Amino acid sequence: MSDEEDDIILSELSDDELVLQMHDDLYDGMKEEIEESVNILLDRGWMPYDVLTKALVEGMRIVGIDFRDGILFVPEVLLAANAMKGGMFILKPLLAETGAPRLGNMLIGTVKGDIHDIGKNLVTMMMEGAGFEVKDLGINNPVENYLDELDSNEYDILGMSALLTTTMPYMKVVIDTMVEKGMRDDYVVLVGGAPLNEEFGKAIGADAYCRDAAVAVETAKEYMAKKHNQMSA
Ligand code: B1M
Repeated sequence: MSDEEDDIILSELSDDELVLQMHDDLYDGMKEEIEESVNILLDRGWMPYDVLTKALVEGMRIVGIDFRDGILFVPEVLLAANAMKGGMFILKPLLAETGAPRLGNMLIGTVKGDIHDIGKNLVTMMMEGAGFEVKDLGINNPVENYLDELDSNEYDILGMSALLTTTMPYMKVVIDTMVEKGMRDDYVVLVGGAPLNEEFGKAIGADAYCRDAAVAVETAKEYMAKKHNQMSA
């Protein structure tokens, strides 16, 4: 850390300066500073969702660009991810604190071969905040993990995440296996992750592709409303 950085007193920065500083701190993997800044913004009356999207997600987007361009490497990005998780940990209970009635049950996991979990964790947080009960299977899930859990508990929605072009086709393996076992139509299948798009979602037989966590919540709500309408018809 440079002397200049040592001198920065986060609480003395304006909101805009602090958000920019958070992008830098995330980039540098400075977890404690990120946690302190998240708390400062919350104390200043920021909505948890704004802290999440404007400071943390935007910071990680910048990290992603330099990772792609070979400026940052895996160890640095791991530190950035760790700092991001520190911030998300503070926001999680606040995003989940809506007191909303239970809207439905979701199972979510990152697919086999893929260890990216920040986006999935964000979807989980936002879904819980919106009133869904979510079971998170974590990362690197073979098809059996999804099916065993779907068999052993009641779920309305299956969510899958993939961040790599090499792992996204595995979502089709899961959906095809569900079709083979005659259980595909029992669930709404939502997929997401940076390399996916709507066309891909359709091609693999998912119900919907969700661009981000907010879209995942809205889409899940729409499907649950349809389901309740069908049941009461
Ligand atoms: Co990885 N990585 N990474 N990485 N990594 C990407 C994905 C990459 C695009 C970077 C790049 O080159 N620009 C690139 C993939 C290229 C490709 O496939 N075409 C890449 C690569 C190549 C790799 C490795 C192969 C690098 C290597 O080892 N040489 C390796 C693979 C490991 C593996 O999985 N087997 C690897 C490793 C890692 C780290 C471990 C260092 C770390 C992950 C840490 C962690 O997750 N705990 C990491 C990170 C952090 C990234 C980037 C920089 C950031 C991902 C992230 O967290 N974004 C990423 C670059 C990028 O995506 N721009 C990159 C923030 C997050 C909030 O967004 O995950 O998109 P995202 O989630 C969004 C939406 O996509 C959506 O909602 C979320 C919230 O709004 N969403 C869903 C996601 N899942 C959903 C599920 C749903 C609904 C919506 O279900 C219903």
